Amino acid sequence: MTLEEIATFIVADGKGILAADESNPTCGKRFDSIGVESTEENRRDYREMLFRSKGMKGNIGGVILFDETIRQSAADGTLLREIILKQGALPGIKVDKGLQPIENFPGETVTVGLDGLDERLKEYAEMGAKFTKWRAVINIGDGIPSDECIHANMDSLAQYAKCAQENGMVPIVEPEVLMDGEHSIDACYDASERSLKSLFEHLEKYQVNIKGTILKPNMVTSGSNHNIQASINEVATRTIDCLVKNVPSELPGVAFLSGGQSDVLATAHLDAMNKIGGFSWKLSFSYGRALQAAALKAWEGKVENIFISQDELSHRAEMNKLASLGEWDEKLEDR
Ligand code: 5MM
Repeated sequence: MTLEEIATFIVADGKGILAADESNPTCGKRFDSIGVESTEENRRDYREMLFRSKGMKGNIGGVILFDETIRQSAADGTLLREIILKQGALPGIKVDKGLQPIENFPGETVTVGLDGLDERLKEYAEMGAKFTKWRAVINIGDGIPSDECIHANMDSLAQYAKCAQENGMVPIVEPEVLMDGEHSIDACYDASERSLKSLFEHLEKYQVNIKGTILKPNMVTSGSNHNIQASINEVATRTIDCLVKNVPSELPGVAFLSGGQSDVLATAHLDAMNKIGGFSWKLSFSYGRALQAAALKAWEGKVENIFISQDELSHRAEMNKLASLGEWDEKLEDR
């Protein structure tokens, strides 16, 4: 498959991405919430359960994996990445190495991982990964984000994207403006716009093929501690406006992160945007928490809960596919 074919496939017909690339510390936090120990075997069992869910088929076009998971086999010996392929989805891999504080810029971080990236990408390509992901984090606060922080993060994102394409894999570029804080929706719009502008300038500078790239942005929302939360319609219109002004039309897909929104709200926002329309790219999802929260809660680490847990994931995957087509309705949530 060419880069353009991979990117188009992942977001075709309302399909989206399951982000299951939690690093071990993050997975530990998720498991803590249900009282399950984060061992290699438990992480494997949990992910195997998700990937075998019926609702993967037709609703999920790609799964982002963590290094441990792309190498793991299911209890019956089948590679987890083979299970993903059998479900009609492509395996992808998170390749950044996390966040590092920026010296003299309190409260700001830069994502690292360019060292040795080419060798790591070669190994992942051999294992069958078809796409990759790199996440940059932008904080909003007093006087931040700084231009320096945005520049450093977007430069690394673009260098990573070029390297991924040179190794035959689609880069998912994720400039996440965090929801955390008391800021207004205007502040989120501003930080998102500055990040996107800078990102696409850097992608052009490194001659990244935009048609073989997927953007994973935040939605434009109020800060999670802001006193008034913007309505669904406002989030939808401000997000579309910000993307239309700053994202080239030849990009095949925009797949949002959920960023801490509740699962139904993340679906409602996506649906509202697709009902409004007026953009050229597929507008889809690449949710972690908003796809997994209900499944994780239902599972509790118990074998007898596997089917209800899989039903929860299947339901959310189906709801988000409908939202990507602008065909979701709140009534569909009553089961
Ligand atoms: C699934 O979480 C991903 C990895 O996080 P860590 O490296 O901190 O473990 C994360 O990058 C995720 O893919 C995105 O943030 C989207 O997830 P949400 O939950 O915001 O949709």
